[in-house]
Amino acid sequence: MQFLHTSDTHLGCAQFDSRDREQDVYEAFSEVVDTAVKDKVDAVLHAGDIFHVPRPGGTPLVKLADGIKNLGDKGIKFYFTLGEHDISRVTGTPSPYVFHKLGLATYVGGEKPVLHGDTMILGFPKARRSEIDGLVSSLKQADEAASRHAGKKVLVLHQGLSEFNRWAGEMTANDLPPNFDYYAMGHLHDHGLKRFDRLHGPVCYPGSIDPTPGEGVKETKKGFYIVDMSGAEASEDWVEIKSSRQQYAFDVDYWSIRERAASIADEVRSKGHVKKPVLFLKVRGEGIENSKVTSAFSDLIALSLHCGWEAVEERPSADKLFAERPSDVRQEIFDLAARALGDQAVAAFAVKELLPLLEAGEHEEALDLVYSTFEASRFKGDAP
Ligand SMILES: [Mn+2]
Repeated sequence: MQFLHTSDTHLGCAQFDSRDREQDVYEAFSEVVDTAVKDKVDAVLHAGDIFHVPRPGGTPLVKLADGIKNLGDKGIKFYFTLGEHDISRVTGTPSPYVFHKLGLATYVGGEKPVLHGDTMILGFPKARRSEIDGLVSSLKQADEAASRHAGKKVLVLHQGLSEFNRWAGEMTANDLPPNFDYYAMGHLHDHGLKRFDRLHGPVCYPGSIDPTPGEGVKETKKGFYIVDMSGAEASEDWVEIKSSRQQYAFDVDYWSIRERAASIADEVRSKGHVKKPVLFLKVRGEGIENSKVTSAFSDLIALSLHCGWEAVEERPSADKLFAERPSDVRQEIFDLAARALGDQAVAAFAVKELLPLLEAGEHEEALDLVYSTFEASRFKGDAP
């Protein structure tokens, strides 16, 4: 069996609220589908965050339908699980489930293994931090089912592993059941592959197919995996998406802003991009004036789809401030928070649990955490 593994397609996402950026996401998704068709894979596995919001509009729904139909016309199955972006905090049926109901796609997050030929596909929807213990025990049962199955086994999960990203990690590779030939992961937006001695197959994150707002502007490559299960071991190939609009971040010294802007413009032009790139410039210096920056960047603004910039004021006393910085910043933040809130437990929640998520741009996770903490303590102390 050969399959294409994708995740975090975030259909409907529009970086900078730009229609062009929304379109980029659809083009990336079309490229994923077209590659599956061209390579004649047997199935596409989607590891969650299909849509950007739990209640997607008509366009993202139609784009998913187009993709699933194009695959279906060639006899290529579409298997999926759900990410936190697909699951509403308000209870209800997740939108992608409609395609399962119509028999056009197969949801593999139902804890019951799905068979594709002799390959067993087992998946779980995104578990929130408060649900991780339950997921880990379900994964143990999944491993028993896997060990009884003679054919190939694929696990589909939408969770962050600490070994890949210590801020966004919700569990570790030690929590994964060992008896699978391939671990089709979703959730982390940077792509990555790791092998662990105790796990039978590779753990693979294809990453998002196009930069989402939480990723910031940086130079990055997006893609997906083509996986061949016909040999003794899974062999995987990460394939870069070619239609991606490039994004660049540059540092600029304010005192030489015009020269620097001209050299950046030359550099960007020399790449000959079909799609105007996205730029982000960090301007460092003293007494930075908006009008001077805007005028220095006029060429860059013209040759890019979006040109964002941020001023970083460097005062003469910066060295001194730096020297006086407390040695343990996080402890200092915690002490200040505890003093301001008058509560050590609330301060610990804010600094040790919430802040790392916000620093990692995990806004949905942060909201989940706040909401689940609120729900858990809603009636505490108020009970009659
Ligand atoms: Mn995602």
